[in-house]
Amino acid sequence: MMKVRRFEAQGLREALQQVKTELGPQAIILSTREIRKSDGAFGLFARPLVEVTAAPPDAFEKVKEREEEKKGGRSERALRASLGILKEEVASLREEMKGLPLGGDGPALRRELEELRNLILALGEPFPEPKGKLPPALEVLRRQMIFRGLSPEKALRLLERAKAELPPSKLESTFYVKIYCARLLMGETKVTGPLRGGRIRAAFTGPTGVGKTTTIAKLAAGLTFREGKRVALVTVDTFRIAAIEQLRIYARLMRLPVEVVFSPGELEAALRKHQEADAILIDTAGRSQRDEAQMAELKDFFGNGRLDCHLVLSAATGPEDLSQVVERFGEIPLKSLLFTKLDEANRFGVVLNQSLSSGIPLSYFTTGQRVPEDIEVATPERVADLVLPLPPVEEKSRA
Ligand SMILES: Nc1nc2c(ncn2[C@@H]2O[C@H](COP(=O)(O)OP(=O)(O)OP(=O)(O)O)[C@@H](O)[C@H]2O)c(=O)[nH]1
Ligand SMILES: [Mg+2]
Repeated sequence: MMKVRRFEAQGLREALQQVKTELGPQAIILSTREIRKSDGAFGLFARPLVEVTAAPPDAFEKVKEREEEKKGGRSERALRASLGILKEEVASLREEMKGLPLGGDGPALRRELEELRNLILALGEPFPEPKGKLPPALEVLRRQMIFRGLSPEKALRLLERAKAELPPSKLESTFYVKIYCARLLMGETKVTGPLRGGRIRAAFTGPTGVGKTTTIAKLAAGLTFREGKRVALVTVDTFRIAAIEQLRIYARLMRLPVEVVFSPGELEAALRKHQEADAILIDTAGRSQRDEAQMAELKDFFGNGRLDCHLVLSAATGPEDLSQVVERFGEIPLKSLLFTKLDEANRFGVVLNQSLSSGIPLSYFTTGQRVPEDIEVATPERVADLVLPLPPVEEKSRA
């Protein structure tokens, strides 16, 4: 059975070094993720650890052999066979996970188990039929990607590219094609990178309750305490006093100035007042894309494109609603899409779908309620990892 091992280290390079030492240079990296051991509420910046899950180089040989055995049968049967193999693999992986100690990183492991369970369910679910027939290994991946929320069109296009670009022998290995597709996904993912520069002027808009204010608090804390920048907060939260209070509390905790503005003119004045600030983060009241008056007000404030507007979205929102929101809020110039609540979502493909279909890059992901810890810069690797497990990471040339 497959031997899966977990490695933890301060950084990716160290973790990969451990993998190399223990499993050899050809080890197969199944996933990488950041984990945090401390759970201090305002215990600033517990240093994240990197967790790498890896298998020895021959882990997939058996699978491949069995895939080869089945080859030549009817394609339907071959497909069922490779699904069966994958199920077995998942089951054995689950067994492996059971044996692992559930310490401080219990939630991460639980999520992994949940993920495996979902995958097993996905294998039995009816899926939209592909247009052309795909080889079994690719069909397995197609289902995985659609299950993870990637649009069926996108999944199919990706696999057709893989099919066209890879030699036939490689197409027999689900694992190989998965790596290839993950790389294609990384290549297509557009990201902004972190907020930076001497003069950050960023506004955050989006539907109600997605996490705008919380995210601003996380970003403000990072800029202030980690980067030593002078930060001012502004809220154009014009219709709910409670929401103003929330930002005020964070501002007080971090000793940051906060302005409340009610009109575009007052916003201009606030920006002038804090023109010396390295970063001004502007909070807005959550609004409904269906409310014309609220959308009009948004355009009054941000339609001129002089500020960087980031659209904050919850990854736990359904794809139809998300498309509608991106379309309506896209009437103002948008610098990025920022996805919150990744911890509550499991169809992460929507994150990429929205970015691809709108052409708007991704900036940050938030992964929980803790301020300031639960936020990360969106990277192509992370996006690929959300849709498909991350492929082996090459040793990058040292920066
Ligand atoms: N699980 C989870 N909860 C989050 C995350 N980000 C924010 N929240 C929670 O979502 C709720 C709403 O967060 P807010 O920051 O008030 O959302 P908002 O977009 O400012 O809301 P409005 O101003 O009312 O539109 C709070 O309970 C947050 O703690 C996240 O990444 N994961
Ligand atoms: Mg708010």
